[in-house]
Amino acid sequence: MAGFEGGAMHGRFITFEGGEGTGKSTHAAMLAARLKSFGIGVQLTREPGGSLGAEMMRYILLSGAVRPLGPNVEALLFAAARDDHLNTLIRPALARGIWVVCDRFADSTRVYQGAVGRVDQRTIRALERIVVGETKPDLTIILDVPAAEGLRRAAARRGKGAPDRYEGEALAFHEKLREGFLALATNEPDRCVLVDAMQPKDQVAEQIWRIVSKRLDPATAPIQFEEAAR
Ligand code: Z5A
Repeated sequence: MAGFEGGAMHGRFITFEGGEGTGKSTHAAMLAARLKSFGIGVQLTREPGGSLGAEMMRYILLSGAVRPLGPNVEALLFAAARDDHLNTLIRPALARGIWVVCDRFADSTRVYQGAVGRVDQRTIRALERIVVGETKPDLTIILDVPAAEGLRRAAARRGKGAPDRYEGEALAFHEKLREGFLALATNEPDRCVLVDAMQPKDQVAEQIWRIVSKRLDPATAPIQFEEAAR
């Protein structure tokens, strides 16, 4: 993806990935706030969802209504939601020079539907090629905690609310997810950085900031006062 050096303005695309309760939402929001404090225009978003159409699909997916139709159909619906999200929010923002910080993206399909759900890798790759195309993340932060700790944190945050379609899965499912994300970090070191999220929140946030500073050099980003004020 083009940066600022080529003349054409293009924002950076950062995604957060990892299992349940690893701190993705917390750290995506903390990073977005820190970038904004430097005057950088930032769009904080999430998947599934982030756009009107995709949020409708999120509701259906997380309700568990699609589960009986099998992982292929779930993968297609996640891809459909991503297509709407990319076309209506992510690509327009990047084209305006806005940095996009996204809580989950295509790696979640690779791991949840692919590695764990056993959707054929050719299907996963084809969907990614069609939907994501060239809009690949510049940087993916993978947050890692033992599956049991992630589930504990997610349950504590949820309180008395009912678990969603994935939170209700057994510990073994979440352990496989963790393995899937660890494998991703090993296989794509140029894009993915693994962060030990067992450290206290502030330390995790500092480590993420160091990674972003080193890899994407926010100091060179054009200041967008209007966007940063949002
Ligand atoms: N899914 C899929 O299958 N395929 C796809 O392509 C996509 C998604 C895109 C979306 O659920 C589900 O969709 C997801 C995968 C599937 N599976 N599930 N479940 P979601 O968006 O509702 O939930 P989530 O993405 O799994 O995130 P989460 O459970 O909300 O957790 P989180 O964002 O990683 O964590 P958090 O909310 O930031 O933190 C959890 C709690 O821990 C909270 O109280 C924090 O204050 C606390 N916390 C955070 N960091 C720390 C540290 N360092 N120490 C102690 N406590 C901490």
